[in-house]
Formats: sequence, structure tokens, C-alpha cells
Amino acid sequence: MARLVYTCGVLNVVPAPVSVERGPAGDFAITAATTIYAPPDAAPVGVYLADVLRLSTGFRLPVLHDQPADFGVLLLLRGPDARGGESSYQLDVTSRSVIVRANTQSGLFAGVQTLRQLLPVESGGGPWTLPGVRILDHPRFAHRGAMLDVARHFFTVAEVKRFIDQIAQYKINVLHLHLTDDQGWRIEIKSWPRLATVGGSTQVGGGPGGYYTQDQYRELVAYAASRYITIIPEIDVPGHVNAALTAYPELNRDGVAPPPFTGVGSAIGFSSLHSELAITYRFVDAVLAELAALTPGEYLHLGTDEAHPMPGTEYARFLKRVLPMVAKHGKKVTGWHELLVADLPDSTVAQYWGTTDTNEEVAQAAARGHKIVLSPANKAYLDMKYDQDTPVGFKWAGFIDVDTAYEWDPGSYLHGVPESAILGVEAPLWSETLLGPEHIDLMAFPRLPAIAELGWSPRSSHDWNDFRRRLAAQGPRWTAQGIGFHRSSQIPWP
Ligand code: TNX
Repeated sequence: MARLVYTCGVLNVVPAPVSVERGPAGDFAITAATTIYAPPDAAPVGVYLADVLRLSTGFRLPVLHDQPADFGVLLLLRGPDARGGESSYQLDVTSRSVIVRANTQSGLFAGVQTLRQLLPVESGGGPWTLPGVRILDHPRFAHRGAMLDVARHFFTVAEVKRFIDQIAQYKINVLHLHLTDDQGWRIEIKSWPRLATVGGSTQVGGGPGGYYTQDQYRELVAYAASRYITIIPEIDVPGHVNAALTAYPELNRDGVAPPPFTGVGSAIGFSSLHSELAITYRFVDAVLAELAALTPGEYLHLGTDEAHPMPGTEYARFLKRVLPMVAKHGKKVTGWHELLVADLPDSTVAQYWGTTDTNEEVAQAAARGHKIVLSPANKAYLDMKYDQDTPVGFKWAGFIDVDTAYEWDPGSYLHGVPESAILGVEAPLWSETLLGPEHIDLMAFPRLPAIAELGWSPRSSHDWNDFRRRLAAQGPRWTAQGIGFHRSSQIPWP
């Protein structure tokens, strides 16, 4: 692993690339006369780069699609270093050109994110010089996720798009949206319209809540896709369903709708569907059918956590009936690791949220061939407070300052779960205490980039002191982007 040290200074790229070498052929200055070449099948990435550079440098650089010159910025969908598979890229900077090579658009996009971080801070006024380097890079894990809970507090389409833009910079490629919970149902289901109109009408603290129409949701899916991010939608069943129960009395055993729930905390896990009611399965199947139709990605997330009122045998019976519905609608299942008690198709992915580094059920599932996404609550939960002074968040899984978020190895974290069983990592941001985007910023930054680095960078690059230094350099970028991050005392912010 080449250290990220460059003779004219130090490169501060997060996540750390696989290898960085000093380029012998000089630095490249972006000026008003620079052109971007992107062949037609790389054009979206070229346009994205031009937009990003317009915002930072003020230059409106043209994106050319015909014969490439050998100068300027070139995005090439051919001739990359073949080592890394999907999302791998090579970035070469010389005094004549900046060339990003990749096999896929998502690889070019990852290279563009690195390129952005080689430039001076957006608000600095230039000159816009890129240091001469050769970078070879590819991800360690396929799934590098962030989760946003839009159920406890609703976030608008614009707020979710803003979050997508933030996380894309750190090569996150999955956005898991927690769309339903006790406090709100946030996605329009046309065959069960009251889920959104009634179930979505409030939130924690009793505010007006909200929901996404299917058109708005499609807009979010498309926006994420334009950043090479796949949305995994979560419908949480059989627990965490109070909002649905308020909308349809017939989903309740006594036929009486409960009042809306706008609280938090100790009441978590109080609601449940009823495994013996036939309507329960019509409801779940209808929701999954519409959700699958809205989802280009492979997975639907079924929640499956904390269904406390439902006895274990019923829980297994419920899942046994519901799992084949997901397959019928052409999707694979992912869910919180509680679902491992059920008999599952091999393709089922379990998301581990426990706070211990041993879990027998997860280890056995990995041995049977299931893939695991790691979101250990005491490391990766972005809704935990940094320390006792953090104004929002919880502390049930402990305080999580940046070192705690960073100092673990997904490949060897869970006893008996080998690296080959790890699909990736995901940082969940639960929103019981988050009142708006300013709280998303505060809790996600700087910890989300720490989890993103664990998902992308090779184990051999793991180094707290080096990470702190690189992370510190992101601070002024966040300020320039209007991200109100937490100025953790562990990081030497400039
Ligand atoms: C646990 S982790 C939950 C969520 C809460 C979160 C708060 C999991 C699958 N369930 O319902 O929002 O804790 O930190």
C-alpha cells in the first residue's frame, strides 16, 4: 500500500484509495479553457463533473463527446486497470491531462469524487491545480450503505436529495430508506391509500409528517441512480407498524384503530401485525407488489426487527408466508438480523445491528452462505451521541466519537463470520431526535465518512492518525458546502 504522501504536500482523500503514486509528469491546472471529454456512454458523468466544477471554480467547462484530444479532462470507459471489478478506476494527472479510466460509469463517478478531493477547497478561489498522481482504486466491499429514517421525522424530497449528494462524495453506493414505522408511513401505496394519507399524517412530536407520492419516490430513485446509488426501500413488518394500524382498523385484531403514536424511546417495539388474520397477508402482498414495481434494485428490506408482541412461533410463521411474496415480485429479501430465526432463501441478506462482536445466529447464517451487512449499533449508528454534550441523539448503544466509528474491521469484527461473508457496511441514521437537515449534518458528519472508508478502503490502509489528518481536510469542504458538521475534538480541523 502506497502511503498517501506526495512530495508537494499530502493528499487528503477519503476513503483512502488503494494506491497513490506521485506522477512524474507535473501538475494540471484547471482553467476557463479546460475541456471535459466524455464519450456518449460516459456523458452523464461528464455532465456531473462539469456541474461540480462550475459550482467550485465558476468555470463553465464544455463537455465534448467526439474525438478525444490528449489534453484536458478525459473520462474514458476503456483501458482501466482491470484489478478491481465494478467501481474500480484509475486516475492519472499530468501537466497535459487528467484521465479517469474505468469499466463502468460508476467507476468513472468514483474517480470523479477522488478528483474533486484533489482540488483545493471549493470556496478558496483557486488556482485549481491537481497534483500529478497515478491512483489505482477499487472498493473492498460491494455494499457501502447509509440508512435514513424518514418515518420518525419526515424529510422532504429536497432534503433526501441533499443527503444523497453528501454521501455520494464518499463512494457510498446504497441508500436504505426506512419508509415506515410506528410514527409514520411515508410511501404512497395506491391500493391502500390511507397508509400514506392517514398513516403519514404525523411524526414524532406530533408535527404534520408527510409522505412521498409514487412519482416523488421515483424521482428520488432516479436522483440516487444519477449518483450511482441504489435505494433499498424498507417496509418494516411485522413490528413497527402502528402507523399502518391507525390507517386500517381491519388490520387490528379487535377491528379498532389505535391512536397515532408520536412518542419515542421506551415504547419501541410495541406494535405488531397479526399472523392469524388473512388480511395481514393481503396487505403485505399489495404493499410489496407496489414497492417492487418502484424499485430497480435487487432488494426489498422487510425490517423484521423488534416484533415484541408477536410470539416467536407466530413470527416465524409470518415470515414463512411473506418471504415468498418478495420472490414472487422479483426481488430478494434483506432484513435486520432477527429474521435469521426463519427458514430463508440463501439470497437473503441479514443486517446485523447488535452491540456485541459475537452472535451465534449470524455466524451460523454466514456458514450456510448468507451474506451479512454490518451495522453494529455501538460503532455504526449515526443517531448515537458523540459525547454527553451532543444536543440530539440517543446513547443506548454508547457514545460514538469518530475513533469508535472508525476503529473496527468489518472483515474480522464478528466472531465466526469471515470477510467473504460480509457484503458490506451500513451506517443507519434513525431520526427520533432529528428535527431537520441540520441534525442530519451534525450526526452524519464526520462519522459517515469513517464508515464509508471502512467499506471502501483496503484493510492495509487502516490507520487512525492518517485518517484523522485526511478527515480534518474535509472540514473546510463541508463548510463550503453548507454542511454543519460536528467539530469533534479528536480531529485536527484546520
Ligand atoms: C433500534 S436497530 C431500532 C430502531 C430505533 C433505534 C434507535 C433497529 C433495527 N431498531 O427502531 O430507531 O434503535 O437508536
